[in-house]
Amino acid sequence: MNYMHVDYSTKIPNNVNLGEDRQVLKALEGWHPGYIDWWNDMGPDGFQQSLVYLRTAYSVDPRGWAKFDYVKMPDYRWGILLAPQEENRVIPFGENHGKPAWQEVPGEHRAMLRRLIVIQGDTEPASVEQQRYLGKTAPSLYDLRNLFQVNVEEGRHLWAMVYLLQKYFGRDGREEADELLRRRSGDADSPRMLGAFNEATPDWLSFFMFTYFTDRDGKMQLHSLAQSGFDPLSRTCRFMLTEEAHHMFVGETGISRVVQRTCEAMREAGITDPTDIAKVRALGVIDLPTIQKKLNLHYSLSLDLFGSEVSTNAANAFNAGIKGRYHETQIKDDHRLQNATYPVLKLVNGEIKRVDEPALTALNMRLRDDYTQDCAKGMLRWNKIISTAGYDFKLTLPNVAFHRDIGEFKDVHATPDGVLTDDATWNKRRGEWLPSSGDGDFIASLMTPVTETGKYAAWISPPKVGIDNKPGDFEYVKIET
Ligand code: BYC
Repeated sequence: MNYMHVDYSTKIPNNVNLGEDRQVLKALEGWHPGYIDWWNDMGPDGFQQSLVYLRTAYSVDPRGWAKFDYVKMPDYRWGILLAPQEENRVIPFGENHGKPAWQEVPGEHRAMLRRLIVIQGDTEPASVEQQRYLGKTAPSLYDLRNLFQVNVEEGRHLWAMVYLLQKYFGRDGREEADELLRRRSGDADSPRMLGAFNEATPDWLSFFMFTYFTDRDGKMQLHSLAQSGFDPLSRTCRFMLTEEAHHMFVGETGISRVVQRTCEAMREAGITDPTDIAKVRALGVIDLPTIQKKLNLHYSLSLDLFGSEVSTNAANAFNAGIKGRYHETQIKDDHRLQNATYPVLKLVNGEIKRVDEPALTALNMRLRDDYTQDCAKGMLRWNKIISTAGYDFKLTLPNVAFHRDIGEFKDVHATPDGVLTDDATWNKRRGEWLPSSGDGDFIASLMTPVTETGKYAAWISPPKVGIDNKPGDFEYVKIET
């Protein structure tokens, strides 16, 4: 089997020899119509007949795996793509460290593995649902195309998890696959599984924040699952990470372009104080303090996705060899962590303190720390734009105790600087730290669609380079009339 190349001759493109795996092929073909119904009901609103300049994976070779072409979204070839199998791969951590990686589900870890795959799978359609209406207000055809690229690939990531469920988990896997199409983001009766995936993504600044911060949680979780001793999961996640990189690029450059445009407009108007919100807003751009509030919101929501700082679930998954650490194989230690400790931020007598905890139960905290470090890179880039424009203003990540719903700080209030506050202060000052309805209304007022080729809404700068090196006036989406 040549794993590099994807078989497009079957209804479901794949590099896993589906043609000879009749039972799984049948299960996937049975699931396909429900998926298309879901896409039509919950995928991008409108534009389904538009030609979109999308990339489709035709190989899993990291040096060249994507092909760009105009595609109508419902005709996108969602497929099953796994990174090539590594010969003699061993379980890289936990109690089974060094034993051959599993090609089948180990019976004793079946429930845990299924749970992790279902949680991962649940986030993918959720994000598409959250972004459903954004196409109507896209600031350019370039951005519209990026939104749809992200959406179809999240759809493919759902397929990736459904393949694992259907191939390796029998009847209950098939039931879980159906449930993934039944739950809905934000639905009161049948919500998505994790908090951040039930929040609204009401505007494009939120979209960029989401793809920067929440997709980055995706990156960290996928990296941890890519270490899994269950080899099919590892291979699936390794390929998903290739696609995921573009989603975070959309977020990082999106925020850069918003910051850039705001700074340019302030300079042109001779504004010296970037916190003079009324003056800046009058220019039709998003003021930096409001960008900071959106950042506070999306970062804190995304921190919740790491679960509790101290978690026996995380310890069990590591011990079992199911979910590893970020860059596990590059870490120089015993990969078992039986006697190791890790410093965890905790509330001790009303103060936030670092306390050593057994490293095994602190794995969520460790992954979250890795995530925070990764997030900080964006701040450097955005702050460079602000300082180059001559403004004394810094975007910062809020303290991890700020605005939390999960874990150690869920029952307290803290300012973005990490000062614990009482309820009254929090209620009074909340609007200084998190977007208020007035901020939302202002941003919404800017969200008018721009569909002319090569043109951009006035609140965002054009990108530095086009997708697939296309020129500035390239028609990324041919909108049906
Ligand atoms: N919301 O021991 P605990 C992505 C539950 S994003 C609701 O603290 P654990 C993407 C937890 O389920 C990546 N419930 O935490 C991005 C448990 O409930 P049960 C998605 C939560 O289990 C953008 C209880 O609290 N992938 O790919 O160590 C666009 C105690 O759990 C939450 C994954 O997350 C929450 N935030 O860690 C598209 C990977 N947090 O079972 C896609 C798989 C915790 O006692 N997931 N709970 O009823 C995991 O590794 C872990 O399950 C979690 C939680 C990190 C989610």
